[in-house]
Amino acid sequence: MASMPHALTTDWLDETAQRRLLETVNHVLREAPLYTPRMPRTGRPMSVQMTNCGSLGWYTDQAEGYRYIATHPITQRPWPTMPQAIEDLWWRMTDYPLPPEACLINYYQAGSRMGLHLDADEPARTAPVVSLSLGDTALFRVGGPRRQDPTRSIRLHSGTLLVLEGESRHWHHGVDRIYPGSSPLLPGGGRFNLTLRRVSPAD
Ligand code: MD3
Ligand code: FE
Repeated sequence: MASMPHALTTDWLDETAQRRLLETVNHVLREAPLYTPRMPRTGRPMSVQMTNCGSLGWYTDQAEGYRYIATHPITQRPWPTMPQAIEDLWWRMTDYPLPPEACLINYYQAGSRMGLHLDADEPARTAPVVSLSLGDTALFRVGGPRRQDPTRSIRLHSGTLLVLEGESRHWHHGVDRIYPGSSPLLPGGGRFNLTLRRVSPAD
């Protein structure tokens, strides 16, 4: 897909492709089970469960806060290699010359949410971020560079691919809610979001 500077752009995967990616996610989960991350300082559990694949994974705990680490916090093994089918989403959606290093897998159940935040833990500040939604629809909110900027809401349906590049990479965003039962894709319901990121800068 051609690069659109400063823009948030979307594409969509058909049901066959969604099912294939879901199988890939389930394979990763068998090697790297979901865990409940905890907020810095307060230790409050997040309502979203997480795991990662790729050479680096995003993680947070009470003691050390937000960061990228190379091993699963429970198994202590390296994160599973990023499956080619996941890396291919990056090459499909971006013109960035370097491969993604981290794929964060978020799992939302009924009642899970993610507050408005910035993604600012990546030294590769100008690399795009690619997101894939699988399963129940999410009410996603995106604002601007300042927390007080006006926001707009977007429903992210199963199969939605979102790329954030240029200015949109530094906009506040969050997930207000998911709509339980809105997709038949996940047998147990809920929503996966895959977020592909470059962490290390090019130079
Ligand atoms: C907009 N995840 O993990 S993905 C996150 O649906 C996160 O699980 C949400 O925000 C989710 O950090 C949203 C889409 C996304 C990712 C990065 C962005 C939107 C973004 C960075 C800047 C602006
Ligand atoms: Fe984010």
